[in-house]
Amino acid sequence: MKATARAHTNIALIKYWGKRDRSLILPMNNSLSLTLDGFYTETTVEFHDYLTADVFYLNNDCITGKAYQRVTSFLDRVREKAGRTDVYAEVHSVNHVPTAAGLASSASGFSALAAAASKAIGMQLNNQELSVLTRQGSGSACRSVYGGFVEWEKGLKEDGSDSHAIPIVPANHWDIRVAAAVMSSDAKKILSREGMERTVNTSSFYPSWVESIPADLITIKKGIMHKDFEKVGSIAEANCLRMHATTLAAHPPFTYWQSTTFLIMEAVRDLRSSGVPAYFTIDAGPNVKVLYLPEDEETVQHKLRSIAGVRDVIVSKPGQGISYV
Ligand code: 2P0
Repeated sequence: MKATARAHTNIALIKYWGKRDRSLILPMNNSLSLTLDGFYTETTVEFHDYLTADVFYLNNDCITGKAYQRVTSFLDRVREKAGRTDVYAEVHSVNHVPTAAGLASSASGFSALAAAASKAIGMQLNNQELSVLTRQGSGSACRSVYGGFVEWEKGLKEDGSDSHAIPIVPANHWDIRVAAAVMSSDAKKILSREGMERTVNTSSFYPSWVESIPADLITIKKGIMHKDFEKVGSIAEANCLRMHATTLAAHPPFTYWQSTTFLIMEAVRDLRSSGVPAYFTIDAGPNVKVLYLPEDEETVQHKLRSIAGVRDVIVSKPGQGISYV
């Protein structure tokens, strides 16, 4: 009863922002992401008869508290689904996601955990079923089941059985780059869960966010199919700005941006003015990810590294979905 899985993280180009069901993690809107090859989590799950509780090691540290609770609650779902509520697991997870990059390790983490745990306990799930299960650990993680460009369909059913990711095009469809500009930051974080909830409940801009999604999706999917970089980049950037606008209209208002965030956004706009197609996107944190084409690697790297406050630039290519090791 042992399995090891590897999952990559993903960056949302059309953001998941808001839940309609907190317990099942059902989103208000469809989202669309690109799985990234540079950042992944490898997780081994082994179920033992003799354990009386789950144990969870992350990068060789034994984890307790909130992070442990999230893992063990997720394993409860796996046990229930498999009809094996009598077994507990030893979980070893190694994150190859630099935490400082502000790329969600929860996406690769829950995706690898779901794949390894479901296999170790003896379930044979197809990718769609795996995506439904993964979603219940962390929403964005359901997209990491697949490689390349991926859409998470919000679904319509109350039980969440139709809320899962679907692959749009595989990683080898289009060679683009995503650079994570890493900044030094010790600002207090508003977790994405809290931020989403406050926004849904209080932001007067939230309804127009939800209304704007279908049109963005149609345009960006056309752009992806035709490898129209400017279309894809400009929609992603506008979608990101609209998501962040909702936080400014929340009560109390908040923002994930810091001064360096603005400097990077300006640098990306400068790149475009000088003829280099580059676009930014930002998640629930201050770090900025920049989309660009391989031929502009040097120019983009140089520009990003010259910004005061940027400590490192980590580049990724389109990556693969779940694999078993
Ligand atoms: C996304 N984010 O689409 C959006 C954009 C942050 C901004 O998904 O509560 O860790 O576990 O479902 O997936 C981050 O939220 O939240 C996120 P839960 P998750 O990538």
